[in-house]
Amino acid sequence: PLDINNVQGDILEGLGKKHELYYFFRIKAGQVSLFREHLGAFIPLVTTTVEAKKFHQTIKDGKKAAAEQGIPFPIIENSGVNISFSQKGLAALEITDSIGDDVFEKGMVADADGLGDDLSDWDADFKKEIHGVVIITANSLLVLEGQLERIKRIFHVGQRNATIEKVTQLSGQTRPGPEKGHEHFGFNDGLSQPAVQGVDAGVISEPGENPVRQGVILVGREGDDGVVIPGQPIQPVTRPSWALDGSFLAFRYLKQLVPEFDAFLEANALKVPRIRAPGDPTGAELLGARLVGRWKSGAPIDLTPLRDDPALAKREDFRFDTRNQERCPFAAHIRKTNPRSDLDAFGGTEIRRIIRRGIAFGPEVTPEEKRAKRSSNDQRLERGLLFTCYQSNLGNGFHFMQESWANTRTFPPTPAAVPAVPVPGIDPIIGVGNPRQMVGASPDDAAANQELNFSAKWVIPRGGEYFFSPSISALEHTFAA
Ligand code: N7H
Repeated sequence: PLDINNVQGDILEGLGKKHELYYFFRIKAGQVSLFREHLGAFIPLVTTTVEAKKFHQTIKDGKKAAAEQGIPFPIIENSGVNISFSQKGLAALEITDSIGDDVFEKGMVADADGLGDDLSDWDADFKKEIHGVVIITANSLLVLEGQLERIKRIFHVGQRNATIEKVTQLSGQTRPGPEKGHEHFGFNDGLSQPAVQGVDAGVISEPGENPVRQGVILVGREGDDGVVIPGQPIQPVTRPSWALDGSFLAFRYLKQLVPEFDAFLEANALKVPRIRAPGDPTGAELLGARLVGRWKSGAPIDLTPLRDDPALAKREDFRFDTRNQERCPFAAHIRKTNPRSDLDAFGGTEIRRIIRRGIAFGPEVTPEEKRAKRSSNDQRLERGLLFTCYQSNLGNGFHFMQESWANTRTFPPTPAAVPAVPVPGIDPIIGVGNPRQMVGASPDDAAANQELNFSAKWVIPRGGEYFFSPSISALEHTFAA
């Protein structure tokens, strides 16, 4: 049976965080055996799933007790640490047996075409060889920096016998005040996650989504059967024994052009006669909700199509009407990336589900940018999402979702029985394609099938890499040994 003491904490639970640092490193040539020794000293710092769960429970209990006593809840200091390796990192460590994931083995630079990335937008550091990433989280920057210094000392960074060197680092932080938990376009993020059988006890209300088998997220567990391509026999995988209970991490450094996105919504504000009452959303707000599939609060438009309702923010118990996009466009970001009932007739969605652990980076939009309706060219004002997701198979999860769903105009399949529903178009948030358009932006029938053209991209991939997050025992016996 699965022992979640053996699984790194970011995968199944998430490291509690206000601040998060991604430290991308390279193992120094000729220092492999000393690196393994240093890694051995680092392993006790790695946060397990059990530790991450305990931390979240402490906060929950503390908040409840504070509320009962009417006292403010103190900031609890805590730091989370995880480590993952790229294919190049495995090679540097002379771990040569194939892990059985083509997408991981070729790396993200080689996959850029498939994802639709323009490599000229990529930061030069992500075109360099990256062997691994250390993820550090904390509630205070001071604690995070202290933890980083401690880790650098373990690997003797900057000293003569250093075993790693930094390639680059990226820092994220939750947005301030009421925007906490929201990404830079303003939408509540990180809401819909698959529950994992035997790990997440939560009751999923009908007609919600079934928990996924452990092997959808963890390598080597039930459900980690191989690459599933529609219409083809499953391509089975063989995993080395040390890969058990690890997970593949897809990291994406995604820049967001916030004033441009807002200006697009204003310029294309929906004219819907039904939303003229006081307190109703503006046409721009309605359009934004229809591009995403949720209102800014998180409330799914499938449950509340014409106005936001924060009381419904966390709801996941909805099923799209497979014949219809009046309540939610087929191409809406959440329908593209988790079509729910749209795939009931095509084998369901289980094998495609991913666990997301992103964090916003960069400062808030400045008044000057707001006025100009343009993002500043000043690098220091760059903002976006450090997107991270976990799955047991990149060809089923992230890679497939981006290439075959978000970027594919004909997805999700619309039933032939529905007259005059043309192909859905591409995902308006993360999709890449030509033409850059979707249909069904307006909830009004007459206009529902009109195409909406997006003049430019609002999410610009600036880099990324595929990593493998090994189990604690694999770290001890295969990576550090
Ligand atoms: Fe997305 N956004 O703010 O518009 N995403 N996403 N995403 N995303 C989701 O349920 C967003 C990205 C998924 O089960 C919500 O958490 C932005 C990539 C999946 O219902 C919002 C960016 C990929 C889901 C956003 C971005 C995905 C999801 C709704 C980039 C994978 C769950 C809140 C800057 C290829 C779907 C929530 C479900 C939800 C936004 C990136 C995938 C608001 C801005 C690259 C699987």
